[in-house]
Amino acid sequence: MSTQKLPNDFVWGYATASYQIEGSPDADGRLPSIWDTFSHTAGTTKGGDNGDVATDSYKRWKENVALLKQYGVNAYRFSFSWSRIIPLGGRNDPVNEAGIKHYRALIEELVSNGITPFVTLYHWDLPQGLQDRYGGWLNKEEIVQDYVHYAKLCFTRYGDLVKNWITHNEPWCVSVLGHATGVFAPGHKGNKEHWIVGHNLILAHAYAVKLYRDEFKASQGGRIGITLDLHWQEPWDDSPANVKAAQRGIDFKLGRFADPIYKGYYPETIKSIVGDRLPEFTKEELVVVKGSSDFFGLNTYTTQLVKEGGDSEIQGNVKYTFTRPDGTQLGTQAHVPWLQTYAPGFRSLLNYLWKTYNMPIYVTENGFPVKDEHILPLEQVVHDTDRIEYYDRYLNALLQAATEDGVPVKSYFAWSLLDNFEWADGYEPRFGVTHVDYKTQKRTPKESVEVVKRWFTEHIASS
Ligand code: PNW
Repeated sequence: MSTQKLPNDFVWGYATASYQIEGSPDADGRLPSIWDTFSHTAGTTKGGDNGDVATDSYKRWKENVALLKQYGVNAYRFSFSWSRIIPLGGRNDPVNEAGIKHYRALIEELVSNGITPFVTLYHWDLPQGLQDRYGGWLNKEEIVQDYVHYAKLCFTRYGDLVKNWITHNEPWCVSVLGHATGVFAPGHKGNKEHWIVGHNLILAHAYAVKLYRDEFKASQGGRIGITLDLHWQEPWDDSPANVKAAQRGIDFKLGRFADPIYKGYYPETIKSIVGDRLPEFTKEELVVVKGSSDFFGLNTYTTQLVKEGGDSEIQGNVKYTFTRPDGTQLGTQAHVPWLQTYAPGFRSLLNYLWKTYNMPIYVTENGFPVKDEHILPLEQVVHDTDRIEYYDRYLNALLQAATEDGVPVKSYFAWSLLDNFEWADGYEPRFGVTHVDYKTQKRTPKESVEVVKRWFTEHIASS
């Protein structure tokens, strides 16, 4: 075990997202987002669950900050609900001062408790008004302008206190789950729209960053970037076909965003398969897109083993499994089918990103939903052995990447502060280090809270 430590300015804490925790959909002038509409449509979420109440955090935000304080963090990542701030969403629509005030109070409470706010501007809850008006992320001319206008308002109103901005959370999910498989809002299906949406998300991100750099950065002194998601993809065996397939899988999930943003072009593997369904950037756009992130924001949960084949173009025609050639499983199974604990993959991923993109890395999400936590009695839930194992292994992998491999990892946000609304899976999977009783809204810390706190106390150098 490495005895080296993370630098004393290492950022750590917990992450959440507006629609997953806030509830109070109609409070103080908020109008619906596409997730309100989607989750209220029959057949879209497990058990018909929706975010109407969630963890009631629009009202209980002070209690959340008190928990963060108790948990010893130095940072908290959360997102704004766009339709609280501009209820209809657009650049000519009214601004809602009550919504602005809510986040101002939260930010001030965090700062006065010594907790650095990391704000995500867009964590999937597009104002329904923009979806209805012009098709949301499908309409390049409109959405880029409206998003930049919204971002500007946020920089103006909060930038004196917020120094860490994330433009988008996981654009892959918005593109593919929202517009290709249709399991997330707005629920569209097909093989074309998601390339357009992904392209427009990149442009909206890039123009918001340009605005921040041109008009705010000098006076406010913050940083701004995007958070992308990837399960590390390891070839199933060392056959050349599977090794090639793993890279193609990475390109289709991560490279489709990271390569334009950090290098200035789409991966060749994508161009050759997708052809003219892949939009092109104009010369002027490319100047804005290339280099448009101050850091590499990373959400990652697991590793997948990759085999050549299959006919899923969205995945780059590769197949995924957790079963090794010798028949064993990669790691401990989580409640959701897509997640097994495999920390060496996390270390490999951090190294890959550093080598490929040469940017400081902010881990903005990482976490584990324990199997059957939703039906276990509370005294068993708080004893969250599998989550403890997960954090212990992933944090040590991060430490090894940072100290032994020299990867500049700057932050670690565990997902999540609270059990919450897990999108199409409803309230069944529980990712929180805090148990939430959804009948009473009572919060109970699980044992992982202390394990994570102790780990950071022991592994961050003192100043
Ligand atoms: C992320 N998948 O989403 C999101 O940023 C969070 O809002 C979410 O709660 C968290 O991870 C846990 O799921 C994902 O299907 C959604 O592979 C789906 C997948 C991965 C991440």
